[in-house]
Amino acid sequence: MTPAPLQDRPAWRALEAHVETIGQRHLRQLFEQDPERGRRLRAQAAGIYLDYSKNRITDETLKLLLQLARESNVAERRDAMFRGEHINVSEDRAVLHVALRMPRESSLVVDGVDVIGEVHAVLDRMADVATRVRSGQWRGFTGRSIKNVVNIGIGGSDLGPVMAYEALRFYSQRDLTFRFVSNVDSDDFVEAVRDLDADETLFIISSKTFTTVETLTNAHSARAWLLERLGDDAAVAKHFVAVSTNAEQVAAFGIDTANMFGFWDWVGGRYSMTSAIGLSTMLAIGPDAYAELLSGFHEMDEHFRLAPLEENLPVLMGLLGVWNRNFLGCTTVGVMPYDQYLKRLPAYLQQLTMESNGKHVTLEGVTVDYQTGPVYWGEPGTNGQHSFYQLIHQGTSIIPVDIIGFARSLNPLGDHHDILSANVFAQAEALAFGKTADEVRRDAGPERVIAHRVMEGNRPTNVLLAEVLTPKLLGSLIALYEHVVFTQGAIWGIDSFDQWGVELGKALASAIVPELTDVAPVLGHDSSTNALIEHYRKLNGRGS
Ligand code: G6Q
Repeated sequence: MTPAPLQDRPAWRALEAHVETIGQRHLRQLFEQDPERGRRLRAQAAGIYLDYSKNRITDETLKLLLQLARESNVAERRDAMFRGEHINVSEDRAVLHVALRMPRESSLVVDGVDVIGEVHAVLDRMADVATRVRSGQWRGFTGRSIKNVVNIGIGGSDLGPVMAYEALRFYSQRDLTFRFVSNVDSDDFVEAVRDLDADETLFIISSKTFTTVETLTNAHSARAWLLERLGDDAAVAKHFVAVSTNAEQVAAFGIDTANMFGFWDWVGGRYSMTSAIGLSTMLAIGPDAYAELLSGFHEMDEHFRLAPLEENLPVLMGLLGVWNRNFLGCTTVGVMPYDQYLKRLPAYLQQLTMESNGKHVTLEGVTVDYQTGPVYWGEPGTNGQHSFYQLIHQGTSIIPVDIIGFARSLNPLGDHHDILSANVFAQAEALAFGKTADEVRRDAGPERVIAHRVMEGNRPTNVLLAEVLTPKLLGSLIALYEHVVFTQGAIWGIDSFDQWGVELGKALASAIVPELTDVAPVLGHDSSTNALIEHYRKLNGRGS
């Protein structure tokens, strides 16, 4: 049954009334009243401990949010996803990235086909290539083994691979060099290959559609770069592989489809890091560690599918996000991994969250009358603390923060890790409890700066704590955020799996390209765009 419009749901209405009474209560009070709060408002799954006690909620808030999830059919929609229904309505597609990490012996029928066999057939072919490259068996055109892997892709065909490579660098084969080229800006490609030997370099052209201008432009430059150095078209087969759903375009580019790894239209770009788009990841960490990564995803998928809503990490985090966004009016969310290997996680999550839930109409195409996805951003801790945390602590906006920490370092060195981890706990504590004027006064310092030094606190955080960053843990962490996005999209009643805003950009730029090179086409844009194009042409000596 279709749920009532969001703002008419009883739980939504109750939350609107509830926020009037609870919304302004300070976390200091909430912790004072309930000494066990920090031990109660927590949940664990797949090796991830979530402390959500430092959110501005009470048990009543939680009860109402869970009721909202029920009234919004979150579980029904989740089950429909796992059954392979076409829940991506605007593109009329199933949404089944969860199938990519199901064990070999499982079964999932999508549009009449059991896809698990196909998924594992591709994984096996990937493993074969990965093993041959990693062992030096895969020879380039001149007989040398591969030392460099360059992934060319953009958006979902780049952010997952680059994030995973950086995150799992500790586990990577160190005599292989990995580079990632995404921007059509030639600086990106030129800098990525400038110190590489062509005869030791393997390019992975990653593009679901194989029509993306940025990727194809870079791929053509890569081919020209290779041929300039190796001088024979036959070299392409030894130095290029493709990851795509579009065999025809891959063949037209000149890549042997025997070296193509496919995936399916039910894998969205930003949900594709466990499809063949993960080939660079598998090359870096090897098939066994890659299987662990997949098992981590699967463990969280199963938790999301099976755990009761009140213990379900993605559901809880998703609901808290809705509370912060729709009832406390927060417009952005900070994600701060206290782990240098996760430095690209915020960029990855930006796409996952904002491309999925930055939507203004419901599944039925009706303009929403409530806020949807917030802005996500972040940096690794503790670097952020020495720059923008100021605004989080004392600015006029409330910015909820996800703080991600680990109990153990992969590179133990003196007391580095305890110092790092102390910051995890200290920041969450300071954001929640702040510092009152009396507390400031107790420290030495002139009275006139007391007000400047007061910290209001009452800033919400989620603290995610795990033992150590492993491939498996990374999988669980990413799946957690995927399903947080899902939960929120289900409540907002939007299509989290299309991206029409991205498609628009692709089309608009293509129309302007010829106008930049042609000296005198009639420019039919607005006066600002026309003037900018004219000035660009003038600066390039192409006339006005
Ligand atoms: C992701 C988006 C988008 C996409 C890129 C690259 O969900 O659809 O970021 O991944 O535009 O597309 P191709 O893989 O088709 O080149």
